[in-house]
Amino acid sequence: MTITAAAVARVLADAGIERVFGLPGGEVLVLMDELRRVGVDFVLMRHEANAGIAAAVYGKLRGQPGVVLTTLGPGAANLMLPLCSSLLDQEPLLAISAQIPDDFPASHTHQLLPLHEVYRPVSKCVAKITGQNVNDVVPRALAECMKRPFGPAYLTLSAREALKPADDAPKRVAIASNDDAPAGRDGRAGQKAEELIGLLAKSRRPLVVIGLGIDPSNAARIRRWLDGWDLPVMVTPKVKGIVDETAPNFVGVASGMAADDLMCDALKAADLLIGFGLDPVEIDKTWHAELPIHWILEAPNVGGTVPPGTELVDHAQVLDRLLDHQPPSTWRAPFGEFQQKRRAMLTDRSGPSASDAMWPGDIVQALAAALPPETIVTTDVGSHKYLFGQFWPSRQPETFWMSNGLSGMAYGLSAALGAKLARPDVPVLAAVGDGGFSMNAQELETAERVGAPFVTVVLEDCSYSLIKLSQEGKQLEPYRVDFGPIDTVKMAESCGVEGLRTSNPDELAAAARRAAERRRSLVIAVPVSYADYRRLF
Ligand SMILES: Cc1ncc(C[n+]2csc(CCOP(=O)(O)OP(=O)(O)O)c2C)c(N)n1
Repeated sequence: MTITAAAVARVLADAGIERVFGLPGGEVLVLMDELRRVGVDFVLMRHEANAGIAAAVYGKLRGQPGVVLTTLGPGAANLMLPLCSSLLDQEPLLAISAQIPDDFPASHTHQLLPLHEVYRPVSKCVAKITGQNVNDVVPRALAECMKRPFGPAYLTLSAREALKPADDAPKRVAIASNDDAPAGRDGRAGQKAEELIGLLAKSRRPLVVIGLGIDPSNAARIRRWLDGWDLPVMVTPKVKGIVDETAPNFVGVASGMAADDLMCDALKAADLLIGFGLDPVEIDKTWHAELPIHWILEAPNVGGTVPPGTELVDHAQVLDRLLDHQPPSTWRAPFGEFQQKRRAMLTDRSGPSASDAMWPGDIVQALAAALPPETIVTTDVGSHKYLFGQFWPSRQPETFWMSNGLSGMAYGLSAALGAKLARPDVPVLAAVGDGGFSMNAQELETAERVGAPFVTVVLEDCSYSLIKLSQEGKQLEPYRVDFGPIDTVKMAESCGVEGLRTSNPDELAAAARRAAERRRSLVIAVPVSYADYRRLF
């Protein structure tokens, strides 16, 4: 006889899941033990939200759903952030939590929450695992996560049900993303390519904007097309690295990062905007609805939306068709002035800065020079995200991770942990604010314990600086956006991680390089002045 918990574990193991992230309660111990028996490691974390974020990034980098396991009640309630993040940031996540058994007395309300009702609006699939349905429900939930747009599924398993016999023998499941070409897509790719060639032939200032809906496997193709035709390109933050941002045709990062006014002006100056996998979920303004965009989508955007009149096409096929042709025109750096202004913003340090603070531009430049191009960078949410989002020179696909659909703080450090477990051979850098760092710094201990060393740079200004700048912008009185210092170095050391503080770019670069080479965790505190961000936004 196979118990239901064992059947869940077997389905996950057969689907290639090697790690489940989480924080247990008594009600999930049997499932945890069954996972252990089938060789699925449990990554024990210190908050369920962090576990969910780490799992989702780990999963996306491995091309499968991340899996997070929590207890019922409070543990399950802590899943709201990662489920919402998975939904809006297209990071596949299967969350499983315990629940009060159905046959408990009706008067038993301790830790009882309407979990399915709460999570249904933010999940692609919600179900209760039972002995009868386990071999259907779990594979289906895994598959749902990987249907584009990627997202979350939520399952519950009560401790009683976990011990009941499972009906069928577990089946093998293959998790694949659902880009099986719908009928007619082949022909549409040819038409779409012809249409684009016609539009580009007439355009004097075309701009390709690549978004979250592109599959990283198309990076080489899209680079060949853009570079070969010398087409100007922008990306949204979550696909940074799909093109080489040090290439001459790279115009900048669209959607709410530093230099956004400049980027919006560039978008308006284009006479042809090609939205290649562009997903408005990343855009905090409304230009995606106001400017005429020629959409090239192969899957619906977040929320299942497709712009009116847009037919889905296969990106690889469209690109292959385009690559069969010569460019229909030539464009001589039509966004040159924007590119130059963008570069100047990073290096222009005129104006006041606190004496012990490092110019934010120097932080990015020092780290980019010190770390190899394959380095995975994660950011938290705040002014530092805008800085790194715009100016970190991403060079390779899937090397930049931020929460930009949900834009939820406490993402950066957990994402770094998940990324390092998924890609143990590449250096990982987490760039976080001191506000965000204090939300989940304790996971540094987790990272040490599970063998996932990464470098964390904490930009210290004792404020929620992005919100402080917003308060200033609204001409409000300064009010409750500053906080007192917490010693970042001591915090790191108390988690068993080396820490240092520096205001010197060379020292920052040398320390980050050394830690990456030695595969050691390191936390570097860098004082910044919130006022310096004014010149970048
Ligand atoms: C969970 C969550 N709470 C609140 C916010 C609103 N918010 C956005 S940025 C920010 C400030 C972040 O401060 P810090 O981590 O110090 O970064 P900084 O802006 O100083 O770079 C806040 C509070 C959010 N995005 N997510």
